Amino acid sequence: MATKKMNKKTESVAVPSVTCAEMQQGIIDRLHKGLATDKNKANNKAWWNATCLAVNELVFEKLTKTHHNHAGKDTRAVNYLSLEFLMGRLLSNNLQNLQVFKVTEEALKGLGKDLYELCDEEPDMALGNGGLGRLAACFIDSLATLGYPAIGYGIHYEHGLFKQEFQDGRQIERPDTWREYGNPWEICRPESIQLIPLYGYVETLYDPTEGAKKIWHAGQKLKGVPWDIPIVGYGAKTVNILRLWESRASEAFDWDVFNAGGYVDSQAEKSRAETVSKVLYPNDSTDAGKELRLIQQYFFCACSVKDILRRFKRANSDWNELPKKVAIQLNDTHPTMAIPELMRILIDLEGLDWDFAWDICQKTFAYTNHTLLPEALEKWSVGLFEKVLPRHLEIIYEINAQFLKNVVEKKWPGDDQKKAKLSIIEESDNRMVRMANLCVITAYKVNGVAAVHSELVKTDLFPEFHELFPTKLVNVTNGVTPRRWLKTCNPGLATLLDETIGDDWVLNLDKLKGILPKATDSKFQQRFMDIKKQNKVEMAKIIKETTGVEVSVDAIFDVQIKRLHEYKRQQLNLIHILTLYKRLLENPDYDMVPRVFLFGAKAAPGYHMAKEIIFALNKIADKVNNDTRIKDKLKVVFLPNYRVSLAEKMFPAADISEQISTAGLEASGTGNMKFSLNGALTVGTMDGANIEMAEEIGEQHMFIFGLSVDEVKDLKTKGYKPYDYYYNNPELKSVLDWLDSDFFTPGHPGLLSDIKRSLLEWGDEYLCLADYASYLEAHQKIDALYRDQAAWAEKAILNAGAMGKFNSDRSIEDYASKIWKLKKFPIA
Ligand code: AZC
Repeated sequence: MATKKMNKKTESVAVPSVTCAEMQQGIIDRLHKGLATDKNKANNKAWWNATCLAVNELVFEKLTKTHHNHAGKDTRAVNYLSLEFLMGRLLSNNLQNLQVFKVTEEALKGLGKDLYELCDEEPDMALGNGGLGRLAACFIDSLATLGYPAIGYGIHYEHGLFKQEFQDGRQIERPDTWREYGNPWEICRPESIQLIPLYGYVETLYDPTEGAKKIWHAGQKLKGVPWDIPIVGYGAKTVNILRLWESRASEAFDWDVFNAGGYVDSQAEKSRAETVSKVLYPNDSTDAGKELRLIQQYFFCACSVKDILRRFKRANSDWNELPKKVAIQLNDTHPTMAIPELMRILIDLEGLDWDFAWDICQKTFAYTNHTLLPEALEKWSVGLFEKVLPRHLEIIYEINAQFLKNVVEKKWPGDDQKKAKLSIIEESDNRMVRMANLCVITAYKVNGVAAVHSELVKTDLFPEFHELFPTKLVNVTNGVTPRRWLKTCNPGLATLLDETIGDDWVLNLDKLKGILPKATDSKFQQRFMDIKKQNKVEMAKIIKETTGVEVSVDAIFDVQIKRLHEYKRQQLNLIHILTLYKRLLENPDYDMVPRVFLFGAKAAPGYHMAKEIIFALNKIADKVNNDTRIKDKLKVVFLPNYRVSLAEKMFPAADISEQISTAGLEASGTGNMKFSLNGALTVGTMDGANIEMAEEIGEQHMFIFGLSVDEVKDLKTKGYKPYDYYYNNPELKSVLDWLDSDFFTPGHPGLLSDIKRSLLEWGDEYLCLADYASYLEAHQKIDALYRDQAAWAEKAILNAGAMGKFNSDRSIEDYASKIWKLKKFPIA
């Protein structure tokens, strides 16, 4: 397809624009020549595929240019290692970033096709669990948009995050087969395959001059096959790649065994090897604790490190240059194995001495912590390590010994307690390798993801490390890409912004401030609210189609979408719903603005309480939605299979954003930002990025409630007694007792009792009962404000207009200046 150089409208951005006729021709060509079909035979899937392939022609040209640009200048690049990239769909996003959305829409219309319908054909790339994976996806969008040389490294999972269905209200997990019909966005790169050793033993050879030399005799080898997904920056000046590794057996099957008649055995190794990239572990925050998971992590780190060194060696022969050309960001502890792997390669294979190799590592790695939850801090048993990665265990022991001797002993001579606390090895009956300690000891910078979280990392999580390395721990507040989370997902609001403040807010989100003076302008308010209404109409259709429930768009759409976890407190939302329901049953004229409570959340398959909360919400929904006595004042909908593409429809339709974690436990949150950006008001605790949002928006324009981080700590120290709240608040008591009855599960009393038990007998770890009264008050204020639509609109506009800071471009600029020292290299 021919491309033109410049877009007339925004001359600062070189846009590969195409005419409508060229785009039509491109799509028809791909139908014919790429898919061997034609426009009369093709179904929507084929049309979608052909459109992607036509778009790829624009993308590949820029990809090649970017590659030459970076390789030619031997630029410093950041390598973002993440076990998760929650990408969602790419067609609409790529069209927006290439700035050819409108022309493609027009082209398809001319061919009798609707672009939005075709976009809906695309399966989500669900290669992540939640916040951490979606953040990685936003970051690579920003890196490309800003013109930074960067590669994302991850795993090419055969199955992404499980598909969630409900059976009688209970979550059922089904495999996600996102590549069933192929993936038009990915390019296989067999020329960059890596071989990865595993198991076996270590031999020590003594050389009189060079000393001991270690040779790892691997027991098995895996083949890592790279798949590249082009990442198009907005304006298409830079197209970076996301490189995902697929595991295969090092030989397709064993010929000798095959020839000897062992057909089945020869296939066994193949399928064992393929298991490594078969599934994404569906655990959010908790450790899977399996041999396969360790192998998965090592496989992906080893492939990535080897690939990084291969690229480095193309233009460099001096190892001193490595930290100058290469920054490796570890997205949580999942990619920690990259550290001992780089040490191993430098020492065992490249012949560097220990000190030189260690110096390089300490200048190359940086680590991001995403959670304080103790259960999420990864540990592996020494025994498992010894079996799977014997040489790496030796290296870790040596790093640890030197650290304890040279750093800890010097600072705190003779203090064995300090040593025990900071050691990479946890001494217990089952000795464990603590991955976070290895990361903090090695990395030149460690960051938390919101101001309060980063402080807690210093004071509560790693206080001794902070004392040892006072400049190492820093903050980079998270952000989200406004391309996907506003421009693409909310075209109505995007158009209003274009008309009001100009269309470059997409690249400079601080420009949103330009709408603040309009917050009291009744015409602007009207347009803003009309757009929200329209988005709610679209959402109501989806709700009807997926669940059969009818909801009124005049009701407040009150939305909680995120992974299901007790610390995120969907159960607090649940008891609020029960409170309202009870009030309505007791008084059918109870005066409240109708509410639609919307939920979307997947629970880790082994997380009992999380699954109970889903079940309870579904059972409550059944009852509430069919209860004619309450005159449609209350609806509860739990949408199945929450995912990025569904989120894109829910954020723009929300009036209320529920960000109600126990203070101190949500590292940052990023959904909170997406809601506000799309004009929802937040009901939230002073936790994570909510705190910084309140600074930007003004606390008076949010519904802040609950205990603060310090009050939570105080209460826990004093001894928290949930029964006190239960006995002192009759309404709370009656709502919790309701859960023991069979009201929501006719004929089966007690099915929802675990929720009550967790809040009373089991200690209410997340302090729901302590925050209940204040949560109810916040919701009263919401109800009151919504009655005054102008006042509501004003606040919604003030929220959206204050979101400039929470933009992943700003986060990436912070990383680039504080941590990576990275320079931009956009295509000239
Ligand atoms: C999440 C945090 O829970 C969330 O608060 C944060 O916004 C997000 O990372 C991005 O930083 N963490 C995870 O998804 N997973 C783990 C293991 O922390």
